[in-house]
Amino acid sequence: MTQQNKAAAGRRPAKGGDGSSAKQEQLAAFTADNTPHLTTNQGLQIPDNHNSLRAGVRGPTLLEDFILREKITHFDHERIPERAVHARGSAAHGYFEVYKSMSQFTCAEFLQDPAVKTPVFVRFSTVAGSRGSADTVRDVRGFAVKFYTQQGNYDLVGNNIPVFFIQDAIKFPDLIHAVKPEPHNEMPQAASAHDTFWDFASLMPESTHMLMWAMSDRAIPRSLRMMEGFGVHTFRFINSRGESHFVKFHWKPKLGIHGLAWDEAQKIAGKDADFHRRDLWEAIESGNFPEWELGVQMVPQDKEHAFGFDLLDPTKIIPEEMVPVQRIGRMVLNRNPDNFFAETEQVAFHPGHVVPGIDFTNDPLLQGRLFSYTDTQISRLGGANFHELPINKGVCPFHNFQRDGMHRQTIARGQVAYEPHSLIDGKEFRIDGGSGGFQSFPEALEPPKVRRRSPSFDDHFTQARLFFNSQSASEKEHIIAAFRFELSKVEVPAVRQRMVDNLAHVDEKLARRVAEPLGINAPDAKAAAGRAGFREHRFTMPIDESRALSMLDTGDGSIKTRKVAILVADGVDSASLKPIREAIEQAGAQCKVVGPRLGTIASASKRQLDVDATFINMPSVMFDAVLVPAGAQGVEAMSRNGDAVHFVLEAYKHCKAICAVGEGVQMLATLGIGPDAKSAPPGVIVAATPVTNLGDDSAATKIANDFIAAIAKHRHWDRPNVEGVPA
Ligand code: HDD
Repeated sequence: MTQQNKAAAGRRPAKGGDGSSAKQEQLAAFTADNTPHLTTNQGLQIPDNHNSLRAGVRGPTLLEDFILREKITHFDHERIPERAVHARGSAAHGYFEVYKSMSQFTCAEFLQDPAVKTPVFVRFSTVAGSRGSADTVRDVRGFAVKFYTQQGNYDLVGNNIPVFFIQDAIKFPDLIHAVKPEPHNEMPQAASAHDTFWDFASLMPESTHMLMWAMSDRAIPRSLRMMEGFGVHTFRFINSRGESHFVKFHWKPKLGIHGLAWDEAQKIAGKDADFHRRDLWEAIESGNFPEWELGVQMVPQDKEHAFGFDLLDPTKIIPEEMVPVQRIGRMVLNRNPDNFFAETEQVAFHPGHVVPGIDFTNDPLLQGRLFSYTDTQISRLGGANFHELPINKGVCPFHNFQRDGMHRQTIARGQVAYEPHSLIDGKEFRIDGGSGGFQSFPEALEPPKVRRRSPSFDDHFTQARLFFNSQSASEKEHIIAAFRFELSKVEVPAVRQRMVDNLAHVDEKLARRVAEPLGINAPDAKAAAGRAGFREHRFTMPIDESRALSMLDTGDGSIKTRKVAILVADGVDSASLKPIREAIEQAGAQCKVVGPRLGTIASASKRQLDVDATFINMPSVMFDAVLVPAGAQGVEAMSRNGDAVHFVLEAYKHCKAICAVGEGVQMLATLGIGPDAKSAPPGVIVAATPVTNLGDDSAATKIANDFIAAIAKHRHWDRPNVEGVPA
């Protein structure tokens, strides 16, 4: 590891969470002599930060008050334009390390030495919503990684979905205008369920594959820590001999890929709009550092046309069964930003920030992006010097003759600001066609110049079908339900019809099921086939299903950082909770005692139990699982409390793991969600007799282990009749 890398990787150690050093730093920043005082931006000590300068104690404020004016002026300019897309984001610092040298494929220095930790800054985002919108809306998530390498910054600006809605960047403004709130009334915020989006999507059959992903639970992630990331486009690796491999990038989350229930996602949007942001922040503060492995699919240059579909088409994946994903390194996020604005808001990503050894392809979506991102940063960050902001600054030396501009920070010295030159030390200096540094792959181009799409981009349905076929039964149901919900919000019937006509080309049954409750005709595949943008070209895939496209059974099977609510009320049997709580905490889950009020409640044995949260301020949608205790009096109190009853029913409806002991089992039975004579519903663990001791009591150990296994499954989507649950 080089000295510079070490310094950068350890710029600040992950902090334990009390933030006290940050507080001291903050104080020291404005008190040179350790007496607390404030200064103006010029360093002048401010005598009074509560009163403006007036003509008499009850008189008018004087224009002369430069201290007031400086403060208010600065405040007036606090906001910068939010990102046109991906405005709402959350970010973290961390590092990346490669497992073994990738020199056979790429000369990128950060992919050579397993001993090197390359610092990274990662920003996750939603796409459509404004900066203040809710985290859990149905949307694509941005997954942008900035690697601070010794060869310059490398940005992998991807999403949590491996394909895109459109094939050519010229359609991006149209796509975004269609999905953003409608221009006449600025509604709806952060939602795709409205007419303009589906009007556009239904007229652009190339969006069909991406729509399938966007209607899946991938678009309502349980946590930013539990989603995959993808570079989307096909890029190139170039090795030191100048040889090219096509490459697709993947981020594989250690915790697996998990989604929320749609009803839950909508409720969380109101109950805690910062749900994902908070989850990421708290995980890092508590030392549960999120981790992903970097995977690559590599295709030799001469196999470019071996697939039937076009590698340059961003609406296509390379199924993992056709080209396996090789896991080449891992990324750990271990430090929260110090300042949201300075880091998360001002970070400037750009797919064109590459390093030697990584190059572009002619994907027409990528080519357009290469222009857009610099342009947007200039407007958003107020000029051409955004690279000088601390969060955007490279960790390697940089030097050129670009000068001046708004907010310039570098003080460039000397007479010479041009090249070639000879005035620095009398020697002639010229940079001209050297062999070092970044080299573009010398790809032969095919004339003529045309404004036309390659016919190899024409099949819009085969991979959409592959995606649908690869889903489990419950995932398929969620996709159908999502299409139904979204299209039910579309007021123009013709748009709904057009969309299901398109879907008939993916799967007849899917289209029929989606159409059923929408008050339109049965899907008509032929009607879709005649429309503009629709082409009949079909390629065959050698596989009908790809296991990697399903979210089922992913992750390391642990319950680390899973949130469990322990429900209490006066009179619960606290001894019945203890062994199970101990076991699940030991396994890494985080428990909160949730009761009717804050403070304490008295258990059946008159012990005082601290309550962390109430049924109302932390409702069931904030948790992954629920533990219902024993204790006749306590359970009766909960059964009479509508919020407690709702808590349990809602957790059941959202298919979460529920464990009940003693009288708690009776509560489930009364609510109609308990076990019958033969078995308990999936994910419901019951012990009719309270268990009090883990170590030597095998019954307690079994209950705890069953509960842990049920939480580890994430959700029990196969739970029957959840639609009938009133929550
Ligand atoms: Fe983009 C931001 C990802 C297509 C134009 N994009 C942005 C961000 C991500 C992506 C993750 C947020 C970065 C951050 O956190 O600051 N964008 C993608 C992916 C695409 C894609 C995966 C397709 C494969 N984007 C795309 C196209 C264009 C843009 C085709 C324009 C031609 N994207 C932008 C932008 C943004 C942006 C307007 C807004 C803020 C920013 O760049 O910095 O330039």
